Amino acid sequence: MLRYFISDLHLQAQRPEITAALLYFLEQIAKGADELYLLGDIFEAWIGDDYADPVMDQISPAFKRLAASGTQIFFIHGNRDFLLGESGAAQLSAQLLPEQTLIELSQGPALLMHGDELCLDDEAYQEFREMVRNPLWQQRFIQQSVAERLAIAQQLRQGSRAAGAMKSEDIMDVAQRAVVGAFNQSHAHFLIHGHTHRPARHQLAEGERIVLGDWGASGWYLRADDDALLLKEFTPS
Ligand code: LP5
Ligand code: MN
Repeated sequence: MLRYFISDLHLQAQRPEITAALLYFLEQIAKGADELYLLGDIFEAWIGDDYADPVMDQISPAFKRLAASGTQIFFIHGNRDFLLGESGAAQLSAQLLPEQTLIELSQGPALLMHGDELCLDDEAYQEFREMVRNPLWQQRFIQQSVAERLAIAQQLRQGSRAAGAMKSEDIMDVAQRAVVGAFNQSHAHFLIHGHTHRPARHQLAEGERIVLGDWGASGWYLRADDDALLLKEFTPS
């Protein structure tokens, strides 16, 4: 069984090099895999499936080809693309998975998530998260025009950047108690997530926490086959 895991691409029209890195990854690296997991923040800001995001049109055919060649594709929401619904997922030929999903690797059970839920010390963010993950709030947001939604998303980004500049590095990282809690509740041997943009493999008493990296002109993936797990940065050639 060959699986790949990626997250935090933050695809956007203004950063064509990220789209290029994704197309390279899908065609040259992930091709032939049994499963591909998209662990959130694939898009910089997803404002609803009814908005035709130009980046989606560029990547959709490559996902379709990958799926047609036999790779199963899965999507877990991030804090930037939690509004991606069934039709958005269909454009990625992907199946939506619950926020926290347990899968069985050859090396043992692995808990998958985006990772923002682990940042418990970032209380302002957790409050914000509760607000925007509320279905009622989302319904009201979706009812606004595309222009209004794009403007709000931009305001939220500015607000988030300003808030981030005031926060310590520690606060924006995962809280150890959340990590330990996730291992204990799931009985997983691996925790695989993104969000923090701090790619690393952490060996803990509870298990191994593998953090995916964010993309730019180069990208990051975790590759899992029956023999080993490999966290790797690549640059399209
Ligand atoms: O995203 P990232 O990694 O930079 O920062 C996150 C947290 N911030 C967010 C907010 C997003 O960046 C905003 C973009 C959303 C696009 C989605 C579009 C659809 C929205 C639809 C809503 C239904 O997730 C950041 C964390 C950081 O990770 C590390 O974990 O710290 O959290 C914050 O910055 C939250 C702030 O602390 C509090 C909220 C500030 C919001 C200000 C709003 C002002 C304007 C309101 C206009 C309506
Ligand atoms: Mn994120």
